[in-house]
Amino acid sequence: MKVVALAGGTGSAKVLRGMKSLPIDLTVVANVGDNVWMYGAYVCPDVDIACYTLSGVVDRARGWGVEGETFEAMGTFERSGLETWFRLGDRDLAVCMARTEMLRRGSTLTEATDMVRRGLGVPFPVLPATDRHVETRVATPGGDLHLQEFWVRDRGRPRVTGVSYRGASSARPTRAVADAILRADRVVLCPANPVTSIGPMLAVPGFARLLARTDARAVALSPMSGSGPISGPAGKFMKAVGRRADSVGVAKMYSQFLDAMMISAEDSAMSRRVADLGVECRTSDTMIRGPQDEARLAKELLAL
Ligand code: FO1
Repeated sequence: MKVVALAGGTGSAKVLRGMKSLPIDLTVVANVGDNVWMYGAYVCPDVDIACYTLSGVVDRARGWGVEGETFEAMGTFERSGLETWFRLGDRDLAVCMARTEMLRRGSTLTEATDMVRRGLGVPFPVLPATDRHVETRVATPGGDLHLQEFWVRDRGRPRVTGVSYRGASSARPTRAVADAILRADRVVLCPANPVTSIGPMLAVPGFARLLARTDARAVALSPMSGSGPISGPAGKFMKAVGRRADSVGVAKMYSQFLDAMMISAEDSAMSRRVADLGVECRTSDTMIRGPQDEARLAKELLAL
């Protein structure tokens, strides 16, 4: 079975890890809206979270970065007077520098990502959703922020009044992404923030059309439970863009291309409203507490 997984950050990575052990032909398409220039390097958090997770080197407690990292470079940046709120470990920094060097020599982000994932021993293609720089911008009463400024520097505290995707309108899905989606048997939307992880992909002209055009069955695992996200700031963002912060709101955002969605058993009362949107709805225990849940949910999703 050819499976394309649309992935954001740490929540998505858990499902990717569950899929890794299944006998499938997996391609990961990762969000690029969190990408940021830091300390002279191009950092692609969601691409890297997928690669570190699939190669087994991820720091499991944090869900990002490399296990057992050292932060010598950060110390030097700090002593040099740079702001150091974005903590890049030494090995993580080396990966970002390798990518930056490839880009400087004229490689596309897709090519640079392929080099990184091969170097890490990831056995599946990991594709950035687009080769262009797309940046999720968060409007707050104090001004317009990069997603990393909002989430890491300001700890997700500012009130969110809107979200935009800078650069998206002039971006296109890559040929590799288009081919993977059009040839897939399943497209899986991993549990991810619909506004800041899947939203930047859907904002790229042509991306949603690929999902609507493909013969692949499109299935999603809801990142919500009850009236909020299982983790992270998705609720705040959903409300800011005028959506319900629950599984019905997520189903509505994806309804143009989504065939089926798995929601928390505790939200079974929402099944009917999801189905009314033309999305088949199943319930399950959607909490991921460890490797057993990762594998179980990956299997259940592919059987949806
Ligand atoms: N998250 C943090 O909360 N603090 C950090 O200092 C931080 C650094 C960082 C460095 C590289 C990387 O790939 C991810 C990093 N993250 C950090 C995670 C990141 O901010 C977000 O969780 C993702 O962008 C969301 O997917």
